[in-house]
Amino acid sequence: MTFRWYGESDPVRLEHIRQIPGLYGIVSAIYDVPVGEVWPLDKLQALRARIEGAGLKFEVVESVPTHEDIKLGKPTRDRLIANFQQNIRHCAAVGVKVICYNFMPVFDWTRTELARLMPDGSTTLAFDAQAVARIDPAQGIQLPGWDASYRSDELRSLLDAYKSVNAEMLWGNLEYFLKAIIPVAVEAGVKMAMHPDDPPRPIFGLPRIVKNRDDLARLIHIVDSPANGLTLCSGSLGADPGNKIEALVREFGALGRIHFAHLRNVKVEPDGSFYESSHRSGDGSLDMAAIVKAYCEVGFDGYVRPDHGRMIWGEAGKPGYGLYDRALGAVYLNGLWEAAAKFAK
Ligand SMILES: [Mn+2]
Repeated sequence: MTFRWYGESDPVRLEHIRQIPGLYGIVSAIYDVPVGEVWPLDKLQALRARIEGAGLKFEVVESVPTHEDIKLGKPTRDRLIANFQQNIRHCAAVGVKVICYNFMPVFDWTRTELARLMPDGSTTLAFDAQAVARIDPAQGIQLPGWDASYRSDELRSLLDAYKSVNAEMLWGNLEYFLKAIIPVAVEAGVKMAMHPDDPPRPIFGLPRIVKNRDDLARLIHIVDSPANGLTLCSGSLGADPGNKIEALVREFGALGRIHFAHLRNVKVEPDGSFYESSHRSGDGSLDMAAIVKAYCEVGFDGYVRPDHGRMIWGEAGKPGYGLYDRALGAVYLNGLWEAAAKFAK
């Protein structure tokens, strides 16, 4: 069981994370190096020392960001891929075993609300499919959580650049990238774990290619190596009711290609809208007990984290990444795990 931590600027303290029962390690990254550049080894060493000093392990990085030029297949990609390769080596040098990354154009996760008020007084991340459908990218895209990430002219030129990249071209650019990085990961002893698209559908005319079972199968066969694996995110994939998470766990878990399990629940509406519920099966659309049982039965021994949480008990902080509800999630998931393992046939 692991827990994401955003470094010293994170209002959640490592010392408090450590008090969660059954917590093994921290998932983190270097946040003050521009996307596409090399993470200095001394920064990674300092991060590891800080985490180990709090009594926790640092074996999972989330994420090493993939520069847009790599996804766009621009001529500058070779230098950026060389930097990505160097980041894999540097992570390996400080004991990292798994690197989570993604290949989503422009917007990583997308939500329309960061603090939807729930009937119990908690707040949570939500995606309103109707509101997204009403957004005209030509008129500008204002999304909570992304407002400050791009200048408007920057965003416009990026969206323009993607107009000539369809899904098959994005696959081609992914193939080029994987063929360059997976051999480096193999040599370094690191497993790459692609995070699926969130939500798992094209948005604003941008292609998305890691959305469902067939995409995951295609991805892992581009380079047929155990180092070319998955972060199976139940909440991201689960936002499409066509994705049967248990079946994905069984298929890709049996192949040994799931290296990182993101476990969270999501309440999905018929129109494609959703909100992030508590982890409990009864509160969302996913059967978390069945999913954990599937992991148990395929002998999964990789890293897990309670992906996001609501904001509860008056906690202020980064939406989705408070201490309290994620801690409840970790404990709930560990309970499901203990029961699944103990009563396995
Ligand atoms: Mn996730």
